[in-house]
Amino acid sequence: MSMSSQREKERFRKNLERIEPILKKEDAVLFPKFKKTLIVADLHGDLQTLKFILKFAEKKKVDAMIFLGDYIDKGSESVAVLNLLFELKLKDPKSVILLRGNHETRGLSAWFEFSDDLIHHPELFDTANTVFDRLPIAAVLNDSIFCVHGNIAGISDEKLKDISKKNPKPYIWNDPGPEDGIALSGRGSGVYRVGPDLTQKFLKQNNLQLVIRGHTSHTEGTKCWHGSRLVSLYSTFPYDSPTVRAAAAIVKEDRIKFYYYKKIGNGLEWQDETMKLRLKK
Ligand SMILES: [Mn+2]
Repeated sequence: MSMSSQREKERFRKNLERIEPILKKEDAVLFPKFKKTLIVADLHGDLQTLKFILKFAEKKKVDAMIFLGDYIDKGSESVAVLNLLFELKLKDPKSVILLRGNHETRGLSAWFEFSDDLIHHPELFDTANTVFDRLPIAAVLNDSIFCVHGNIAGISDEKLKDISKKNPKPYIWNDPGPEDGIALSGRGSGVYRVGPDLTQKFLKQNNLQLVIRGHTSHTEGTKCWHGSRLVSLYSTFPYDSPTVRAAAAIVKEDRIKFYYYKKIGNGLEWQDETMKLRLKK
């Protein structure tokens, strides 16, 4: 277990204080319109990958970034990852969107690396969780892409305006599933896999084209579900299999391109292969 330095923690204290009022003002669902947007899924304390992606974002001249949550735990640098993300957002609050993941909750964050790191700073841990409560739940990019950590809720007549910061559970915990309807996910009580029929229905009802979500680690960086109406994205490396590839996406007009990278020695390396999707009008 690696601990953040005293200096890093002091920086964290200041960032939490400054970011709280900004997040508080944000709605549960944001409706940003950007020209060229980077989308990043789970980072889990992986500062190296975050820096690697940010360098790429600069090279690609993106004008906005959406992060899909799960910034903490698993990796050893949760505090440093949050510091970097908060400082990015403080610099440009409108074009950096930080969504909430299921690890950014009091219930889960008490059990893993993030709380270990702050074990001697209970007040800092508490303030962090108050800030996590303020994080928005979803972003609808360019009126067409539903960005979220977990998935849609899979309830009947599901509308964007019903999503609230007070009841984020389905949106930060659910997964997609292969069968129509909903099924228990195995992640715990009240957590579901949502099937293709409900994805189609949700998109149609809310006049959207695609769901992009994180939450599930997998070996390929991306996985397409439900006739490519839902893409599961993972941007760090599962610790039991660091040899797999991870991915981040760039959205430009109606085109989405997924870029892949791998761990090579102590560094990271972009792969030649990409995956392209085009939004239907
Ligand atoms: Mn998650």
